[in-house]
Amino acid sequence: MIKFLAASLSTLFFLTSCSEQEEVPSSSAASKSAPLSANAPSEFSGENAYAHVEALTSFGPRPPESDGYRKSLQYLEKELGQLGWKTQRQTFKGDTPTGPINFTNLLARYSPDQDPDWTTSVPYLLCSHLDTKRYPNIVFLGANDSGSSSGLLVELARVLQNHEGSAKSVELVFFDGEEAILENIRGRDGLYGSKFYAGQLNNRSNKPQLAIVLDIVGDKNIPLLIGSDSHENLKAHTTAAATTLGLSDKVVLYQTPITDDHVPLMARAQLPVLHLIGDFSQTTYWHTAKDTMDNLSPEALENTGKLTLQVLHQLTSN
Ligand code: 1BN
Ligand code: ZN
Repeated sequence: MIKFLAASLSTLFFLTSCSEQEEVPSSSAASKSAPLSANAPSEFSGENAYAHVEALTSFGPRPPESDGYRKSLQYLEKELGQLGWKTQRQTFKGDTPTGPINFTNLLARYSPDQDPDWTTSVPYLLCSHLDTKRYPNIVFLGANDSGSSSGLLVELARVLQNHEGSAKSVELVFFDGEEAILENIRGRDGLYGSKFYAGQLNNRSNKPQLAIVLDIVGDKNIPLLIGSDSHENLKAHTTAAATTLGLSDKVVLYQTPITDDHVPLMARAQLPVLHLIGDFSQTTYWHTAKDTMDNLSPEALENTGKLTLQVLHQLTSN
């Protein structure tokens, strides 16, 4: 009992004391979010998420402007629409090292009876990228990078619509153009969709409280990394959530920052972020033609889905 109290107090201290970063606003701040029930994580189906990833990969490679990307957008719009989520395409032309490209982000809000007010924000952003890296000489399907996180968001949408109050405090975002046109994300090349989206957030009348960015989250063997530039409170929430779900051995606090779509959300929109990314360095298939469904498991997708919902539960219930 004493041990438990000490552990709880130290977690509480860790979650509330944060000297170098501003605190993540709780749900009692500015915009009140309904608490997400403690049952929600158990409702997430890895099999459902896996089926969505299979569907996305069946459309072929998804680089910006491709047929596969267009079909993937249509698939997400249909699936999310059937679950009561309204979608909006955010299109823009971006300058890339090979010339201008038309990019399309997809945004979704739970709003079954009316059109959402896209000029205001809701508290929580759940984000994935949808594009796959363009390779002229291989068929790159990106089952894990970025099918896994995109399929997972659709299953999260299904779970959340059973918790209406919570669903209304979430915006789903599927970014285009995360991948660089040249080899690596560097300078102005890469993160096209998240840079544009973050800039547009500044035109809204209010900002979200925080963003959770998921990437490469479906591999059956590799651990999930908590990106080192994630907000300290969100890191603590995530390690606590992993402990609650018995997933501590599968979730690792990483020490090095990894450049991904959370970076523009932090830099351009000053949002606290949680970056969850599979340890791609432990795979032999990352950014190769072997990024296919056979590396993924429903269980791994379920673990990440549950973890995300448990973090949302914690954030909304204190
Ligand atoms: C994620 C998916 N990323 C690229 N495709 C970002 C990344 C940046 C991953 C550096 C590894 C290293
Ligand atoms: Zn990639």
